[in-house]
Amino acid sequence: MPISKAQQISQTINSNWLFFKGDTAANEKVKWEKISLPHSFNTHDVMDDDPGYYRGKTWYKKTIYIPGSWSQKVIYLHFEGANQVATIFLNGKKVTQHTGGYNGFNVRLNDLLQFNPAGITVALAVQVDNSFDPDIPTLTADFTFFGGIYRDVRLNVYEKIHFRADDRAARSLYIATPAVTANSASVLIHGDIAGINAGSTPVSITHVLLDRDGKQIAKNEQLLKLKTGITPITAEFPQIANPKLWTPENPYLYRVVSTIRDGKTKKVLDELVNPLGFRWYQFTADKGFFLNGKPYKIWGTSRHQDNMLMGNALPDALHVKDLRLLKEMGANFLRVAHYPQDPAILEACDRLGLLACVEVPIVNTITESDAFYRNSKEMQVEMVRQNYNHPSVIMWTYMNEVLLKAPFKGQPKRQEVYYQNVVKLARSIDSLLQKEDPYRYTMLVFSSNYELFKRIGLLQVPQVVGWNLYNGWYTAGIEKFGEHIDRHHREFPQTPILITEYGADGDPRIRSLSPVRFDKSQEYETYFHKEYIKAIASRAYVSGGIAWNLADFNSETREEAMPHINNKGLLDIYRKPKDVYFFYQSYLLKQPFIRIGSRNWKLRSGTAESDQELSCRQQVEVYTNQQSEVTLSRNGRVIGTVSPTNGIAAFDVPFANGLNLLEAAVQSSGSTIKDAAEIDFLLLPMSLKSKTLPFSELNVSLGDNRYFIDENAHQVWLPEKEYQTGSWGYIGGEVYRIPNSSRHPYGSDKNILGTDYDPVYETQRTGIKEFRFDVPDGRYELSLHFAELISDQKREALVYNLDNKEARAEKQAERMFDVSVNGIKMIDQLGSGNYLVPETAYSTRLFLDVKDGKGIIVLFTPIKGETILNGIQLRKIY
Ligand code: GCB
Ligand code: CA
Repeated sequence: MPISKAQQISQTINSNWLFFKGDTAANEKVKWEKISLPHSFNTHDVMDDDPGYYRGKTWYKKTIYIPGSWSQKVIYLHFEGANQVATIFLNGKKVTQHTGGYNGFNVRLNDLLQFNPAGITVALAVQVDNSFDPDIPTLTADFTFFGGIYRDVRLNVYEKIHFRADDRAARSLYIATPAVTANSASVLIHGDIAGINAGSTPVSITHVLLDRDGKQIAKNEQLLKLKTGITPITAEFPQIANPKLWTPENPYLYRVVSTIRDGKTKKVLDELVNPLGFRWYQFTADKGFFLNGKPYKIWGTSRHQDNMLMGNALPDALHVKDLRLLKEMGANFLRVAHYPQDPAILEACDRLGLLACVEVPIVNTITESDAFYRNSKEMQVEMVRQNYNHPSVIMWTYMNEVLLKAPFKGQPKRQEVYYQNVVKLARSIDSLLQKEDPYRYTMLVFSSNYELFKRIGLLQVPQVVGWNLYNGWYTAGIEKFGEHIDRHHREFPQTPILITEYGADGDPRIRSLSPVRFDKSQEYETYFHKEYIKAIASRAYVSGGIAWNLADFNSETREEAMPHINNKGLLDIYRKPKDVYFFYQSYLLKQPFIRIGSRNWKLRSGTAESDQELSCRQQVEVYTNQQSEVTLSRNGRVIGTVSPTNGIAAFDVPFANGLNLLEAAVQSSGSTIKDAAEIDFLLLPMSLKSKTLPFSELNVSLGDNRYFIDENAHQVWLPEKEYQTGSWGYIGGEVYRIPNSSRHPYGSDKNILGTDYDPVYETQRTGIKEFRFDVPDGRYELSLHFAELISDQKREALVYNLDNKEARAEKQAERMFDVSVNGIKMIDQLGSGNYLVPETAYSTRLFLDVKDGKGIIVLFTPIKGETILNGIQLRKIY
C-alpha cells in the first residue's frame, strides 16, 4: 500500500528573527540584531577570561504569516526548546509561558488569533530568560547554561480532526512493544484524537505496520464516532510472527503509519509515521545487560549538546555528526546527559543503532520547594511523552549526582531532612516514570559517596544504579574503582549496575612521555580509559561502561588550563579525535582495525641523541584489534615488528628532523591493513653549537614534564631539564607544587589571566638560580615568562575535585628579584610590587648579542622571597 499523502504541514520558521539582549518590553527602540535560529546569546561571552556569562532577560521577535489557505486549520507554534523560561507574546499580548530549557512546547494559535481567508500577519515576540531560578532544574552543573531559542521553531498545521498535538507538546500516539521474542512480537498503540466541533463525526483510524522496504506486515482498522474534544484510541498488533530484531549492529526499523480518514469521504485528515524496532532487553544484577536474549555489554559515552562558539545552538547536522562519530567509535550506547536533547539525537540513535537513556535534568542538588518538585515532574512527563516512540531508548534516567552540592553543611539535623526530601523526590519521580512508561527501566546516577547513598536509602530507589566514578582522576588510586563497584555488588546483589561515567581530562595541546594523574596529557587520558575498560570488561555483573564524555564541552565555572572547557572528551570540542578515541575504536570495532595512536600528535620536538646521531627516539603506540605482528616503518624503512599486547604495539621511533612518514601494517586474514601518519619533528641539536644541525629556536616550560603543542605558531614547548655543558637547562630551584595538594603532580590548576598559554604559565621553577644556553655567537631574542601562582584570592575549589573540597586560602607570596643576562641587569627588582600580579601572565622579550663564544647565562638574584621562572624562549635572529 502506498503511503498516502500526509495532510499536515510542519515548517520551520528559523529565518530572519530580531534579537535583543536585555529587557526591552517597555522600549522597542533599542538596536535589534538580525539573527536566525537556532541561536544562543552566550556563545561569545563564555570565551573571555572572566568567569560567568549573561544570565538574564532577552527578546526575540519576528513577524509570522498565516496564509488564507490555513484559515480552516488548526495551527500550532512549536518550539523544540528554549533555555530556560520562554514567554510568548502575540500581537503584544502575553499568551503563555514555558519553564525548562530542554523540552519542546506548543502554543495553539486558533484560540488566540482570528484567521482570515485573506491571510494575516502576526507579531510574535518571545522573552527568553536564563536567569538562575531556585525552582527550575538544572540549578548547578558542570556545563554552561547557554540561553536562547537554541532549537528549531515550527509552525505545525493540522486539519480540525487530528492526532492530538498538545499532550505536553507531543503528538499523542504512543507505540509500545510489550512482548517481543525471536518468534513473535506484540505492538500496543494508544493515543488521543483531537476534534474541534467534531461531535459524532465518523472517522476511520488505521495503523499499518510496514517493514524496512515498505511492505505491509499488518494492519489495524477501526471506525469511530468522535466526541468533541479528545477521544482516546487504542489498537494492537497482537502477534507479529518472526519479527526482524533491532540491534545496534543491525538497527532494523519498521514504520507504523497511523491515519485518520473521514468516514464518509475517505479523505485523509491526519497521518503520522513512527519508527518501530523490535527488541527486548533486561538488566540483571549478576550477569549484566541482555539484548534480545543474549548477554550484551554496553559501551558508549555521554554527550553534551554544545559546540565551540555555538553554545547549544547547533544545526541538526552537527548533532547527527556527533552520533556518527560515536557509532564509528564502535559504541552501542548513548547516555543523553544530563537533559533531553534535540529531536535529531534520538532519531539518529534509532537509525544508526545506538541504545539510549534520557535524563531528567536534576543535577547536583535540589530545592525543597513545591515549585521545584512540580517543575521536575513536569519536565519528566514532557521528556517521556515527547520521546516515547524511539526504539533506541531503553531507560529513563533522573538525578545526576544529586548530593554533590548538598546544602546545610554543619547542620546535621537539617541536612538529614534534606536527604530524606531528596529520597522522597527520587521515589516519586521513579514511580511516576514507571507509570508513564512501564516498558522501560529507571536509573538514578550516583557519585562516589557510597556510604551516604546507602545510609539514606537512595541507592535502593531506582531499578538500575548508575555509578559516576573517577578513581585515578579526582581521587588517587585507579584500582579503587573496581573495589567500589565490587562492594556495591556484594552488599546489594539484587541491583543491576551500569557505569554511567568515568573519565580524565586530556587537553588536546598537552602531551607527555611519562604521563601522571592530573597532568591533563592525552597520554594519561588514554591510560585511564584503558584501565577502566579492563576493569569493566572483566566484571560480568557490570552492564557496561559509558565514558565521560564524547567531546570536550563548555563549562563556564571551570577555570583551568583551558578555561571554561571540560577536557574529558574523547573528541576535542571541534570533534577532532584524541588518541583515546582511536583506542576505543580498536577495542570495540569488529572489522579489522589499525591506527597509529598518537597520529594527531603531528608536531613533535626533542633533542638529538648526539651530534652524530641526528635523531630523537620517542614512543609511538599502534592500536589494532588484530592478533598478528604489527610492522612500523619510517620514511619507507622498517623500524620494527611487534606483537600487540592488549591491542597495543609500542615502538621507539627514531625521529629525524623534518617530515617523518610513519606507516603501520598488520596482517588480517590474508590481507594487509595499514595506517599512516605524517609527523613533523623539530629536532634540536645536542650541543647548541652544532654545525650539522644549527640552532634556531627553543621553547621551554619550566617546572613541567610535558610537551605543550602550539600548532598555530608551529612551536613545541619542551619539558624543562637540568643544564648540561654544551646544551641548555636550568640550574637550581625546584618544581612548583600547590601547597598541601597531593593531587597535582606539578603546577597550579588556576586560569592564568592574560594568556592562552595557561599550561606553560601554570608550571614554574621556584628558587631558580640560572638558565643557560650554550649557543653560538649571534643576535638573539630571549623571552621570559612569569606568573605569580600564589595568591590570597579565595577561590572556591571545584566541587568535582573530590579530594580537594576546601577552598584554598594562601598567603600571597612576597617576592622581588633581579634578572641579569650575561652580566647585565636586564630586569631590575621584578616582583609583587610591580609586574608580578597574581595569576596573571607577565612576559618580556629581550634582545641580546652573544659574543666571544660565551653563550647565554640568565641569572636570577633574589632580593626578597624566592625567584621564579615559568617559561623561556630563545630564538636566533642571525
Ligand atoms: C561528573 C558529572 C559531570 C562532570 C564530570 C566531570 O561526575 O556528572 O557533569 O562534568 O563529573 O568532568 O567532573
Ligand atoms: Ca611552565
